[in-house]
Amino acid sequence: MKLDELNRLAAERTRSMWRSPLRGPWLTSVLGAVLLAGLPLVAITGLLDYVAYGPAFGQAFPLAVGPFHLPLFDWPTRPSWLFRLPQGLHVGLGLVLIPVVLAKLWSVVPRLFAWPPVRSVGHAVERLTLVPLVGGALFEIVTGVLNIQYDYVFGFDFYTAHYWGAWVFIFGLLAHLAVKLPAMVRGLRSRSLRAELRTPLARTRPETPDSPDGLVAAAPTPPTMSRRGLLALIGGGSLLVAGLTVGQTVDALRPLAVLLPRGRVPAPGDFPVNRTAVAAGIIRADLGNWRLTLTGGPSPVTLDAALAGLPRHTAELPIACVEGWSSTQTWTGVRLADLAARAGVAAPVAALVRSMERGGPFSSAWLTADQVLDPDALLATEVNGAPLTLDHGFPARVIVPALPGVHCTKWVGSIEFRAVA
Ligand SMILES: Nc1nc2c(c(=O)[nH]1)N[C@H]1C(S)=C(S)[C@@H](COP(=O)(O)O)O[C@H]1N2
Ligand SMILES: [Mo]
Repeated sequence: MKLDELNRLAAERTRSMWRSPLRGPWLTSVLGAVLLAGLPLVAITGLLDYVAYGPAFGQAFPLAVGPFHLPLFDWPTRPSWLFRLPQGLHVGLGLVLIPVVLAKLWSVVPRLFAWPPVRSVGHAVERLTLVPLVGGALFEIVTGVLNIQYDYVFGFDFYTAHYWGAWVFIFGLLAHLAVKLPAMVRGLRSRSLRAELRTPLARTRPETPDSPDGLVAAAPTPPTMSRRGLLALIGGGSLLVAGLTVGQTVDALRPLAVLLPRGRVPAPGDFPVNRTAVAAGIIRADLGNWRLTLTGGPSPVTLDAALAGLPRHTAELPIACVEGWSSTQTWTGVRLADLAARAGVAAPVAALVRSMERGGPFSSAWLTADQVLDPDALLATEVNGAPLTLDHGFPARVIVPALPGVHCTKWVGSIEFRAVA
């Protein structure tokens, strides 16, 4: 077949395949601008979550990230919602933007079939940047959504994959911006948003044809929806997702969070349990003779359930899980600082909290000096005025302001205080 003939057939195919009268640079630019405002926030909050995990202790995954390691700093304990905020934004905004991402991909899909596939070096570079951009975004969405559904169907470590996926996406986004930002600005200026919002279906016309392999259909069908109708549909999709998600963060709206994996709130008024005692192999009958062991001082100290009559302290603190939910409760227990003093460690620089749970990623967690010494950092034995339930960590669990939920170790058996780094 001659090249001319091939080109003619390709043009014909594009003409007949992509006929929506709504596609065009303006629509794509509007969706792009929304994503440009939102996606960097999702990426940054995700990276902050990584820092909050305490990579300095080898607690954040992946460990060896070479030049991609972030400036490491001790995650502060104040304000107490400091982890809850980025965690909630990362998951919430990430979910809410999914309809916009899908709409943006729909708006540019004819480009995927552009003919000839490569027109120039610049065009080739532009198309190549789409691989990390689109591939990275879709990979992060799919792994992120599966993670908050506790659905580890993939055969790799979620944290490692999601972390590297984020950098691939960030690289793709920066490259795409470098190439496309001027086109986005031009697209936004090509029509007035206000005018568009006043245009009903009857007056909806295709955008001005763009070239060479433009977004505007060469042979558009008559519109079945106005441009403002399409924007409302996408916005409505995002609002729906937002409505189904806020209950993961706002206690009073928890029943709305039907996307939350079922059975996560053990009883009405309770808060989610991430892993039950049964799943962790903890049996109440074994806890009758519970002892807390404190090490790191001159000699190990063992306390019984009375915890040596140390002063009890109450604090209202959130617990926030990277797997999507958070909740504020009123906790009562003894201060970790008092336990350190009791162990004979006057100025702890770190502490290793061990659960009675054997093995697994949750069986121990390192805390920084700040996290041990904060006056609200507790070994809690009660929540909301009642003893902890077995699923929430009976007989004692850690709760520290702004500490990621995963490090609020349940069923604590021992704490090792470090006096020197
Ligand atoms: N020993 C132990 N502690 C644990 C866990 C666990 O599985 N085992 N889960 C952690 C996670 S991931 C979170 S978010 C919180 C949740 O506490 P909750 O189940 O009481 O809500 O406990 C943390 N402490
Ligand atoms: Mo968690």
